[in-house]
Amino acid sequence: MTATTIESDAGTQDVPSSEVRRDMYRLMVEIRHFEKRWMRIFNSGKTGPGHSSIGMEAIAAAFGTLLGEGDKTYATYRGHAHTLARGVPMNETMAELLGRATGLNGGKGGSMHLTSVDHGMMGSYAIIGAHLPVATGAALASKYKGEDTVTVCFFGDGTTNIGAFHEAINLAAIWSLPVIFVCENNQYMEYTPIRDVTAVDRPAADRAASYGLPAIEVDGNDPDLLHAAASAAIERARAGQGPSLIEAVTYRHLGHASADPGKYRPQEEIDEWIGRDPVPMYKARLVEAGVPAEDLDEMEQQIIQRVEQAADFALASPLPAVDTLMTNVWANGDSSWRR
Ligand SMILES: Cc1ncc(C[n+]2csc(CCOP(=O)(O)OP(=O)(O)O)c2C)c(N)n1
Repeated sequence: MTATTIESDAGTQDVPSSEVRRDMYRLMVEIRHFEKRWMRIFNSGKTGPGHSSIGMEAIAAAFGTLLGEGDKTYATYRGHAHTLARGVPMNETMAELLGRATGLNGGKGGSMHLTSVDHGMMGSYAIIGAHLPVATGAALASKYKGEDTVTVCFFGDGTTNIGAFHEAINLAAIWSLPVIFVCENNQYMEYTPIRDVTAVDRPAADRAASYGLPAIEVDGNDPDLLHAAASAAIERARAGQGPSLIEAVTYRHLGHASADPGKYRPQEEIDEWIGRDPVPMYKARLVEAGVPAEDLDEMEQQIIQRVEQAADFALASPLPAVDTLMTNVWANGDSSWRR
């Protein structure tokens, strides 16, 4: 099977509408400032560590503009971006990152377990690969019930070396399930370069043929190309044509988690990728397309204010009370939570 590389030439692709492009930029800026503010809180010692996706925002933004009510998102511990991209309010998300009672999950999930079923954010998962079979199960349920919904499952490049990755994609392929597997290839699994521990160059795309799927590699820093790849995969899923596996090649600007300076990476490599920062790159593209820079600056200022409000809200919120320790931990035995 031949590989499909979605070329980094936005000019030859179907460019999304100006509203969608603006929306993608807004989401990227929201995620960027949200994470930067949260890192400042971490550095001040007021919260524990977590996993930033600064540099990788374009992926969440592209899918965020396409997914609708009923669609489901599964993410990893690096899932703040996907939570915001599904429209989960910033206040509750920031409060959850800080482990506060007002947080999305009462402060008991923390930054690695963000969940809002109402928004289709079906959780972020800290056990590598664990959520791929769960997402496959959600897609099986959608198909069984005849729903027109799509499940999108994000994971890292290192996860492609876990058995659950292969088992989940194989089942999704043979059952032709409406699920999209998105490998956010930031090129490192914790402190290890993916190339040192993987037999193929492209950890997801090169394995797609094993499951009868086309190899799809896309520039993970280019929102327009990601939007095109995501639209095609969503269309395929909704048309009953089965799963897709997309490899989005990107880079995390920071270390694996907030306490990691990421010094094991060559400085030239870091500089090169920071030079391809998706946020300013996309801003420049929108300005070139005729969007006034002042409009985008004003949007950014408003976002900064909203992020500040979210930080104030979270910092002023109490920690969960001790007597809530065992609440919302177990399903209560009936099946109401399934519906
Ligand atoms: C089953 C399992 N094994 C090991 C770990 C420890 N661990 C945490 S993050 C990580 C690396 C994951 O890399 P990747 O899938 O590329 O995701 P990224 O952090 O790059 O987003 C590992 C091995 C884990 N959480 N779960």
